Amino acid sequence: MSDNEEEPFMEVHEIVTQKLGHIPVAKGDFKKLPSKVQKWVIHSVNICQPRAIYICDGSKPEADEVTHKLLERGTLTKLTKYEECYLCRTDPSDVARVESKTWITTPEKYDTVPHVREGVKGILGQWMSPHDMKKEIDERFPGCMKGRTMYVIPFSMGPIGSPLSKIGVQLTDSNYVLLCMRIMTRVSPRVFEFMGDHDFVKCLHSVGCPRPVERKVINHWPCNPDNVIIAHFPEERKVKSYGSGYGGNSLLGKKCFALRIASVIARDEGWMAEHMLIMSVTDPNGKETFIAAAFPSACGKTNLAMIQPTLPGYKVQCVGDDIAWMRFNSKGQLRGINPENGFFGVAPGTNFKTNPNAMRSFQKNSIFTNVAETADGGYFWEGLEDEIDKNMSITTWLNQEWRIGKAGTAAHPNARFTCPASQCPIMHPKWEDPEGVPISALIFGGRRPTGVPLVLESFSWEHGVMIGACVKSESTAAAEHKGKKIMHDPMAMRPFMGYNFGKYLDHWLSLKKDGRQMPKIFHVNWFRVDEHGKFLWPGFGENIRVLDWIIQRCQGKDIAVKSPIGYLPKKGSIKMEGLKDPVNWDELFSLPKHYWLDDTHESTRFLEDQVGCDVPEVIMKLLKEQEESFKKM
Ligand code: GTP
Ligand code: SPV
Ligand code: MN
Repeated sequence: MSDNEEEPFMEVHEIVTQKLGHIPVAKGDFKKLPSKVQKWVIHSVNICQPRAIYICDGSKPEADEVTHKLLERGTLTKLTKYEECYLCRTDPSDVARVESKTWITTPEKYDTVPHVREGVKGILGQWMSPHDMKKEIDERFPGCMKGRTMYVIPFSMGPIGSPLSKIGVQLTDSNYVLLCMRIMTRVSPRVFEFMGDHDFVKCLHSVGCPRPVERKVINHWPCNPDNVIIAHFPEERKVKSYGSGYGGNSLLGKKCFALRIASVIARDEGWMAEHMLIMSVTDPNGKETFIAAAFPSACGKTNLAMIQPTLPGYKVQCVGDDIAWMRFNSKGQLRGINPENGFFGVAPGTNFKTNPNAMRSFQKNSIFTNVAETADGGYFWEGLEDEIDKNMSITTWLNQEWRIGKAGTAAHPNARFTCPASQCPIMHPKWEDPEGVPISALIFGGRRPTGVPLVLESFSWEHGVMIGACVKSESTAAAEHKGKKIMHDPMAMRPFMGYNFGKYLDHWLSLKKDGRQMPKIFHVNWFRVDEHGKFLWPGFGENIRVLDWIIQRCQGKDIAVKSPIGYLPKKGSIKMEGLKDPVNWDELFSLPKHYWLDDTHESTRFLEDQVGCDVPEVIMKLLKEQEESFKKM
């Protein structure tokens, strides 16, 4: 089927029973939508001018029908080696989040971005005025769905009906997006039963390729890379995304709603929406501890959330791998939920050694985007070399013939698997508990090749917030940044902040109240290297050794020593027995004085430049104290 041909819905259904103005409803009962949803759909239809609307119910038959269409068109290829698994190759110019085209619009600029020093380009969020944004939107959305179907997707972030959950409706002209939303969120008209007087988050998405298409469609993946815009209107609880079908750009429940919009709701309602995994660790005594951890994109959340511990007697269970919504309950306990329903995980590097639980999660009902394909109908990416026949012929994500050992790579570095969380063999029995799970520790981390020790504990809640504010990491393929430069990524939220970062730090500080059990805050670094560039720490399943130290600290064990940057493990207090290669403790935990003096200066400067008068005083005071203690060393 050519990309200019209209989809054959009407032949399939022949149930043009309802009319929306002159727009047929291909599926679903428009009248059953709550009236505020109807109103918004009509408004959006008038602007986007789709040829039909399709009201989704999230059911299996619906997914089967859409999958069938995408197979016919050639957007999806069946991976016959598994059960109901599909490969999607995107247009090679639509492969990651586009941070440079992601905006937040509020009437008042400083609600969105901090007071940046004159002449400095702010990196903590991009603001556009309502007036300028209107122009951008008006240039793109009118007529943008011509010749395409508009899918109406009702979804819940969090278990349907939980007091911690929120409802959204996404309108999109991409059926690939519909299939992924169905895995990543809870798509069901049942959400409307719980909507009542509450607001819903309005998510409008278009690939920006009305028919007849002007731009040549590559790989049957319509998109409009030159005109991408991802616009957020936090006050109106609204997202408008145009031009990209990929990941966080198009699955609007994820970064747009569950982080950028939700962080604003969380500020207003006194809770937290964070780029964090949630996991539990049960020690050999049977004591269970829940941990939430924030690492920047492609820095190890999925891997940590599902680790297979190498220490005997420990059990890990997964609650979520990317986003945590957390709030203190009336007893002063921090409770967290995973608002998502699936994993959209980095494929390269994932194998049965590094992450067997992820591997077991995507053997069925999964979508693989921009991975390579083996001749026997399987997936392939960098990291799977030891798990397939070395002579297997492979077709790369760019559709080229390839073999292991040949130059270049088979999968895109940001290739991803999309699979239902329920398929992960170590999901926690309470992962959908409407009350959430009790969080005892928060961890920050990043890719830090030099200077930063394997683990440290903050002195206090405030000091932990300071550590979070100074998170840095090597850039990865999750967004458009090129090369491996070390970038600031405070709280692992730089690309996902919904409001002024200084106010966000204030919000974190304000959460500490009498009667609340504040979680302990830690920082970890799996990525420190020696002078030859080799990782000093084996990582993955061995990270349980660090988690063990962390939970012992949560239990009050005296196994830490004070350093200028926080409490470090007493020498020997991390279990090292059974490690394949010996670990150089002194190198893993050294704090080179000059490195840290420079780093502390640089972080101070960063906050002064980027957050200016919005930085809470206590954060600057703690940085000053850190500098002084290094000077005394
Ligand atoms: P997003 O989904 O983008 O938010 O990423 P994430 O934080 O979930 O990252 P993920 O767990 O998918 O890890 C990304 C990459 O980091 C993979 O290529 C992993 O192989 C690598 N990685 C994860 N954990 C470790 C570790 O402990 N040590 C080392 N050396 N690499 C790791
Ligand atoms: C990330 O980049 O942190 C992701 C992938 O989790 S995306 O959904 O594309 O944002
Ligand atoms: Mn993420």
